[in-house]
Amino acid sequence: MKLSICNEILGKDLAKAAEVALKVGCEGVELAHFTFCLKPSDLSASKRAEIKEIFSSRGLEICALHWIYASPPGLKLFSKSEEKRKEALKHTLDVIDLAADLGAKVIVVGSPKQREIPSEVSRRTAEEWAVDFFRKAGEYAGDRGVVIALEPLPAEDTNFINTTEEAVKLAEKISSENVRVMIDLMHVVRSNENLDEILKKYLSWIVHVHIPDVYYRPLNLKEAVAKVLKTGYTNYISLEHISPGVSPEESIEKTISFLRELQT
Ligand SMILES: [Mn+2]
Repeated sequence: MKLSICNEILGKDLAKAAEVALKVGCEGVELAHFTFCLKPSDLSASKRAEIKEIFSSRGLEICALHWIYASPPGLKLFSKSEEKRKEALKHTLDVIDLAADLGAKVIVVGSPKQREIPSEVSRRTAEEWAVDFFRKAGEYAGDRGVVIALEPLPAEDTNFINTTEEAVKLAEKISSENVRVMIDLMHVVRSNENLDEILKKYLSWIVHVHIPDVYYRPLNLKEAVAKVLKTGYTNYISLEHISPGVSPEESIEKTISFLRELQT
């Protein structure tokens, strides 16, 4: 089992995220670039090396990048403006470059608001744009040894890719080795999806997993993670959601040690 924590749950201090991850015994950390730059193209090669070193010097991997469209402000995947769509694609390629430079194997397409299909764009058109967009991004990701993971998010958060089935169907249309799917066990519950069914039907597509902390009551975290591990899944399981009322450090410590009990 490879466990990681998402750095933004601890604020913007990368060294602190690395120290906490090390202390609780994680193998990796997942990074949100908005915590250290406005946009990836601003980062020099030396700054990238410096960031990588913060983690590698402690024996940690940077397993993935997420929140990839959160910064710079104003990114939209499905703008009517071709210029804006090109800007979003260019940004995606920049994120892929950053991931490759940091040694991260996965970039997560979450960002519910930035992937919202606006009312003036039909779903059919948006899907055609998405296939073209992610096919190009997937090809670039392949060249750089990175995989793009489409994350289903609940309908109350976004109107684009709400279920694992939708994510897989889109990925099938994109038809790129480097465009796959991930699941977030909190959103599986929020969307009333059936984890057993997801794992039975779509396991071969799943390259990354997000989890909430152990205080998220609607989910039996240990049982759900055990189901994932039972399939032979060996990629990262990354803690992303911290419940209110408990400090992030305490949530992380409790959750990671709780999950370690699964290891025999
Ligand atoms: Mn997530």
